[in-house]
Amino acid sequence: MPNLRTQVAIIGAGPAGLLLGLSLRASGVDSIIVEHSSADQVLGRVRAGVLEQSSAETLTRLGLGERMTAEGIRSDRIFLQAAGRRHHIDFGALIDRRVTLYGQQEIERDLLAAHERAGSAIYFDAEAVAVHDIEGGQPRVSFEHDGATHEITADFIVGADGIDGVCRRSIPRQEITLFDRAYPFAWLGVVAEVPPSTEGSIYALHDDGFAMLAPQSAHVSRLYLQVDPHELVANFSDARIWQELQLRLSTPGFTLVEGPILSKVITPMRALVASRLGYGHLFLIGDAGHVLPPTGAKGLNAAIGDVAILSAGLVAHFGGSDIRLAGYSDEALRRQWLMQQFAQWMTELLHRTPSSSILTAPAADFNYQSQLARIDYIGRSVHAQSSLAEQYTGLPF
Ligand code: RFL
Repeated sequence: MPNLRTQVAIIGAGPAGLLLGLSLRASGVDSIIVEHSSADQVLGRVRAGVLEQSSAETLTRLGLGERMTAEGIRSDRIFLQAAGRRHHIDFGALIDRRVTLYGQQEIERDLLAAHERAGSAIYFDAEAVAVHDIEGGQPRVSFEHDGATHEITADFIVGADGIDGVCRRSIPRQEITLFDRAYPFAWLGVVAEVPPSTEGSIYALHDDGFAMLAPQSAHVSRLYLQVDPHELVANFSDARIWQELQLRLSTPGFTLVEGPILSKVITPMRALVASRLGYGHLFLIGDAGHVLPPTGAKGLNAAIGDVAILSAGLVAHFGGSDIRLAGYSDEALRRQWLMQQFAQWMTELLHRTPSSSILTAPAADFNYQSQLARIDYIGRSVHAQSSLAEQYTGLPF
C-alpha cells in the first residue's frame, strides 16, 4: 500500500481545493489533492461566473490573472428590472468598484494548468475517499487509485469536497449544527453561444418569475429562469427557453439576441451554513462548509475568501504561530453570514414565491407587490443602490 506524507491533504479539486493547493505552494507549504472525479469531469462543470473585485485580485496575485484579464469582462454595473422598467446600478460611479465576469470552468482550467506547470500531486479518479483520526495528531486520508489502496498522513486535512463530500460528515454530529434552508423554486441555467445583449448582468422580476442575463465573454452568455424545483430539463426545448426569456427580460427598446444553446441544467435553490469550519485537524472550505443561493453570485467568492484566510493561517502555523489558524472558522463564518444575508435578500427580492400551505395566495400576491415597490425604491435611491453595489462587488471587510 503506497504511504504518502504531506503537510496538508486536500480533498476535492474544485476551485477551492485547487486554489488552496496553489496558494500554499506559493508560501512553501506542500499538499496533496485527492479528487473523485476525472480532470475532464471537473473541467466540464458549468457553474459560477461573477468574481468580486477582491477575488479577482487574489487570483491575479497567485499568477492566474493573464487569461482572466484578456478574456473576462470587467463590469461596473448590473441592471435590476421589474414591471418593464430597468434600473441601472452603476458600481463604478457609486463606489468605484467592479466585478469580473469569467466562468468558473475557465478559472479551474487556469488552476489546473498552473498545477501542471508546478508538478503538483493531484490524484483524480480516486475512489472510496475516507478521512481518519482527525482529532488526533496524525490525521490520515485513505483512497483507492488505479486498483491500489493509498494512504496519506498529513498535519492537516482540508475538506474542499463540496456540498455532498465526506469531510463535513466526518465531524461528529453532536459537534456541528447545520443551518439549512431550501427555497420553493429552482434555476434553469443555460449557456448560449451568443454575444451578450447587454454590458452588465440583468436581474429581472416578472409576473412569471425571475430571469437573468449574464455576459460571460464576447461570444458566450449565460441565462437563467426561475422554474419549479420538480421541473425536468427535458421539458424545456430551446424554443420554449428563448420564449420565456424574451418575455421576462423585455423592456422597451431592448433586443435579446438568440443563439445556439450549449448546455441546460436545473439547480435547486438552497442555503446551508455549518456552525463550524474546523474540528481537530480538519478544516472545511467552500461548499463543503456552506452553500449560498446563486442569486447574489457569492458561492465561488466565498470559496476564494475561505482559501485566503485558511492559507494565511496554515502558513503562519508552519512558521510557528497558531493564532490565525485558530481564528479561521470564526473569521470565515463572519464573512459567510454577511454573504448569506445578501444572497437571501437578493433571492427574496427577485423571485416569485409560489403560494403554498404556509403562504396563502393573497399573501404571496402581497409579497409580490411589496417586491415591486422595493425594486422601485432601489431605482430611486442612491443610498439603496450604493448598499447593493458594495455588497455585490464584495465587502471590503
Ligand atoms: P465544488 O466546485 O463542488 O468542488 C468540490 C470538489 O470535490 C469533489 N468531491 C470529492 N473528491 C474526493 N472525495 C470525495 N468524497 C468527494 N466529494 C466531492 C467534487 O468532485 C468536486 O470536484 O466546491 P468548491 O471547490 O467549494 O467550489 C464552490 C463553487 O463550485 C460553488 O460555490 C459555486 O459554483 C456555486 N454555484 C454558483 N455560484 C455562484 O456564485 N453563481 C452561480 O451561478 C452558481 N451556479 C453553482 C452554480 C453550483 C452548482 N452546483 C454545485 C450544483 C451551479 C451549480 C450547478
